[in-house]
Amino acid sequence: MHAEELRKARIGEDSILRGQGGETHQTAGGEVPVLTTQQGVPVSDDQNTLKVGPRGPSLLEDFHFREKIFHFDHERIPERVVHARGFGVHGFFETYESLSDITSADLFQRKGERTPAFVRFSTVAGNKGSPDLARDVRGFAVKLYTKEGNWDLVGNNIPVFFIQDAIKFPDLIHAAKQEPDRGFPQAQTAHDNFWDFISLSPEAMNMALWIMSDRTIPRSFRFMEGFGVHTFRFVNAEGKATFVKFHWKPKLGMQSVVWNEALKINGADPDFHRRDLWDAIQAGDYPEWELGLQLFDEDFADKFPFDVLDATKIIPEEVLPVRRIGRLVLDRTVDNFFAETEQVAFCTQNIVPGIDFTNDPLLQGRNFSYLDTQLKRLGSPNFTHIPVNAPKTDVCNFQQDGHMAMRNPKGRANYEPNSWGGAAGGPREAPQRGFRSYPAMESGPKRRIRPELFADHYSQARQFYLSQTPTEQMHIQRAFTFELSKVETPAIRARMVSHLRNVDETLAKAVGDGLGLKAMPEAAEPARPVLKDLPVSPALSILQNGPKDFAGRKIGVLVTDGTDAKLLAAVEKAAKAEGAMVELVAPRVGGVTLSDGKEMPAKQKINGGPSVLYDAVVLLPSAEGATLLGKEATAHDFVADAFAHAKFIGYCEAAKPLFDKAGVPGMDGGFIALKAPDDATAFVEACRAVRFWDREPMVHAV
Ligand code: HDE
Repeated sequence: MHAEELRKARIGEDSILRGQGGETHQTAGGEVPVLTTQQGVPVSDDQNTLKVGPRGPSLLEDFHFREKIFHFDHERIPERVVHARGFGVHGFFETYESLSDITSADLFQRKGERTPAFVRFSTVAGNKGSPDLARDVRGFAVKLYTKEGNWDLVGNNIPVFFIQDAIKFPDLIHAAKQEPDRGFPQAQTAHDNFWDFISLSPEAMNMALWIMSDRTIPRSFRFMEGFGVHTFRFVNAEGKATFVKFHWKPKLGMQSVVWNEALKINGADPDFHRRDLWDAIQAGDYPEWELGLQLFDEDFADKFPFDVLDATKIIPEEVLPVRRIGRLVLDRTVDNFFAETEQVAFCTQNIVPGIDFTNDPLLQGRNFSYLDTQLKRLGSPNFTHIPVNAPKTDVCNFQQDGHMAMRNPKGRANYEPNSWGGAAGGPREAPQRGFRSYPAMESGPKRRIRPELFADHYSQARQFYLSQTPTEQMHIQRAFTFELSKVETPAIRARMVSHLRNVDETLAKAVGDGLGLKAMPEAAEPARPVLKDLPVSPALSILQNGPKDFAGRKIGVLVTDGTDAKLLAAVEKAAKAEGAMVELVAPRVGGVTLSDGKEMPAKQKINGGPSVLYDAVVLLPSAEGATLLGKEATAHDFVADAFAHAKFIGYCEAAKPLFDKAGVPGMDGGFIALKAPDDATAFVEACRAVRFWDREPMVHAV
């Protein structure tokens, strides 16, 4: 670096991003805050430690150096034991109607009421630095800062769970994460320990089907559903209780990637999901979900063929419709990832008056775990003082002191009852307004036992599988085959197939064949008879609940020098009209010169912008450009992958030689020729189907 440039960078003269606050000093570049120690002492030199002479020993006296390194040494806090990798954003929840007849929860009393929200999406098994496209459940944790305190709805993107009782959670997570002797595999369930545990835990079968479906490889957080999973209670002002299950429905519809694409995205952009959310919010394209409720009473619960306290079961929407009562809008990224995303502390026991728990043994166990884990992670019972965790309503109590206490009571009274009276006596109970538990009648012998209906492990797994489209069923077969092919112990593979025989024989056979089993194992013995004729539930299929349009999706356009400017403009215009984004991929990131002489910068160089990053692609090279790309392996991959991943491919005449080079066997209905600018609209309209699935069976022979 040039010496003068270096000097300016040190004093902040050339800075384009200026810090805020503190003391400032004048430079030719304007006012710049003065660098200080944690004690506010101005620092003169941040490049050199204090030494005796130029080559001499460093001095212990250098308080600035020691403080800086000391602080750095302590930057890390323990990562979450599960859901370590996450991405949090701010937003709000807005009601469509008043729910005062069913709950006294303040946030649901008034139509149009807005409640600030913080949402953290996550993967479960991987460490903090693991890739976003791991095949995994996604966390969907929502903190609602209501006027009567914080309500945390700590959900997932799958409505059921692996286990029925919290006591099994450490075993489940140990089995899923890296094996303890070797420290791998990272962020994947495709290994012996996981499938050993699952195949020995029949209660996990419904969830096993869900995780082998495309739900675990979402296109991004914006295109997935969320679920509270457990049955909760709403309680109204008269004390009447209603059971409730919570659903988040994405306004953009559901969408997933295909597995081979996920594997490649993890290499090309391990931050694919967080970047997607960041980009969308920065662009003002705020993602939205609707909050849906399934409401029911004791009578319904008694008649339902499964136990509503069993978190491995759903209530199909076709049996009990989802009532949409408000929307969640995510409209602000965090200012600081650590302060907000990392330090946010969700606790399932954070509920507000008008909402209550049920006896779901998983939920009851979670209520202990979340508070406990925050103390470990954040190091102090005062984690509620951290801004992202602090309620946006008054907090008044006599809890005091502890590490890093930021909110300290004033005055003499730090206990109650006291006789100081009025404001001097401090806060007091509110018998009417305060939180009161629903007075459910409970009795029975104390035993370690589960309810009888919990023992039906296959019926809903079967219902889930049969509710999928043939394309989705094929994905499930292939996912099981992939995962179990990574399992080294043949007996574990066979044990899993023995469970699948109780789900669906075609599925079991496909997986057995895929694994190369010589003979099918006996079906596992079900603890309760499998209900084979549960009606299918189309709501469980992603493809039957896809988008209405191509809004929020991204088109990758391959351009070169000489690209037809009119065609490119037409693609950009058609995409914009649909609410989709366009990114240019070029031989060089500096960009290209279009046919009309206009210079266009590119977003990606071809080897950094593979087609797996896009929902659809357009190939717009000039004839010379196509010749150049014909010699470039990454351009072949761009086309070959778009084809293999069943994407819609728009192309100009000059692009055709690239199909041969990429080994494309032939064109199908997913190819749309862009001969004239008007064709761009037809292309974007075709993209509304998201994928040309008919192609998929042709690209897989094994
Ligand atoms: Fe969690 N879970 N969990 N979980 N969970 C945690 O809490 C736990 C379960 C979920 O973005 C931990 O703060 C137990 C179901 C999400 O910060 C921990 C059981 C569902 C997040 C914990 C479950 C979830 C967590 C780790 C079985 C969906 C991330 C760090 C009884 C309804 C929250 C932390 C965030 C995080 C325990 C099962 C969702 C250890 C004991 C079921 C979205 O407390």
